[in-house]
Amino acid sequence: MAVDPDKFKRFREQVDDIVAMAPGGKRTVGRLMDTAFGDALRETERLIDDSRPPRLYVFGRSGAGKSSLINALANKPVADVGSVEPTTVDSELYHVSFPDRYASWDVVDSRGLFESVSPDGDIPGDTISHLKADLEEYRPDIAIHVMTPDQVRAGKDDFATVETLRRELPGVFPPVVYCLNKVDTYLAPGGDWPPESNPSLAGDIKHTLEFVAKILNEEETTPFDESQPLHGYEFESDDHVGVVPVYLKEEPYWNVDTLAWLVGDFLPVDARLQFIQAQQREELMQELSRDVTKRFSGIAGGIGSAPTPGADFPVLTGLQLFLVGLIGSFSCRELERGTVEEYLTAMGGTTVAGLAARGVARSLAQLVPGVGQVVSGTVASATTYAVGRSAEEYFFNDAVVKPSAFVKKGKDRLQR
Ligand SMILES: Nc1nc2c(ncn2[C@@H]2O[C@H](COP(=O)(O)OP(=O)(O)OP(=O)(O)O)[C@@H](O)[C@H]2O)c(=O)[nH]1
Ligand SMILES: [Mg+2]
Repeated sequence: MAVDPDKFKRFREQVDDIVAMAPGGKRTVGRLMDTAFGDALRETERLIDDSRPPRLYVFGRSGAGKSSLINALANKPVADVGSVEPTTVDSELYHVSFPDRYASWDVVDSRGLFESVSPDGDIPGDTISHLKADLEEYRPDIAIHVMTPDQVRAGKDDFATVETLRRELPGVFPPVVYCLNKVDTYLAPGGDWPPESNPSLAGDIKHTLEFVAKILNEEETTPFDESQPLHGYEFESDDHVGVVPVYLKEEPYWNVDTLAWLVGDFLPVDARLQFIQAQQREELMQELSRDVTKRFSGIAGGIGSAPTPGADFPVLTGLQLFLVGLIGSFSCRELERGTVEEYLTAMGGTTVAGLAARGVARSLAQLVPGVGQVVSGTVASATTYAVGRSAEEYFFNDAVVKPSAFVKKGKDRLQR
């Protein structure tokens, strides 16, 4: 999320100015702020102020593709591919920063971990103590176990090793996502790529995914996409997050976005934003925008029918402008007034820059029919939804679709 804390503070003050136009005195406004706007702000603050880098822990056998995975997830070269000599169990911490996005990640590459395990499955004491020290130091949110098809086929050893480590290190061992890399090695010579257009390849991949689920004793498996079980499964348990097949050798990668989605979805809220923002994966940010629009729409539903006529209107407007700014920032604009003005200008066809709070509020109101001096909860909710969707269209799809086009949809949502 492109958030400069200072600009965010100023933006908040500007929104507060709009809300402060509400008649009815401090108490009414205060109460409205608390019930409605307060919720939205708390929600946003949780997203922004409490945001921290996600902590990922990547392990797997040498050559499985750990470094390739880190690079593919980050969308830029971070780790050296194919050149690391895993002679010790030392791990390497990468601070991956995305300065233009105000985001960073901490990724630990635990190369060499499995190399120390003897063929009969014995894990040396110093491997366990190394890993324990690692986990205590980095406190990863999630671990990603990178495997290749032949490693899976070779049997249960590595899965058993991980389970042993989990037992040995209670309380610090994170949930694990299984990443099945190098699925292209199933490909017969001259076979079609990608797997979606090759039923035999797709069958091999699905078979392996099911095998992994079985070894892990995961009976409850849900495909991410019902129509495309090939893209991986999510598990029910707390120890295993899911299994996702990928191709990471070079671009275009295959199915990395599913893995990114699973990790992003699993991460705690305070770590999620920096994870998905940094990926420059527009569709994930757009999903987040849609989510926030729905939540703001729900919050707005509580605004209607304030005791003082007209008091809820500025609060609602403030909320909606705030939502526009937020969605703009998800698309990597700055979270500041200029972003809201850019949107309003595009919608209205006239320049809004430099207007006072009242003017900004008025130009938004003109875009949202049905919001007059008296606001009902239904209207508040439906129009907030409409403004959010319109902002989403503008910031993500470069399309000018006025909020009025989404009001009906907003109302229909309420009926459901
Ligand atoms: N065919 C194929 N090769 C891949 C794929 N992903 C990575 N590779 C290749 O596998 C080799 C090892 O990849 P790395 O990412 O360095 O593996 P690693 O797990 O980091 O290895 P170590 O650091 O040595 O433990 C490289 O030559 C990669 O180009 C894939 O999906 N398919
Ligand atoms: Mg490596």
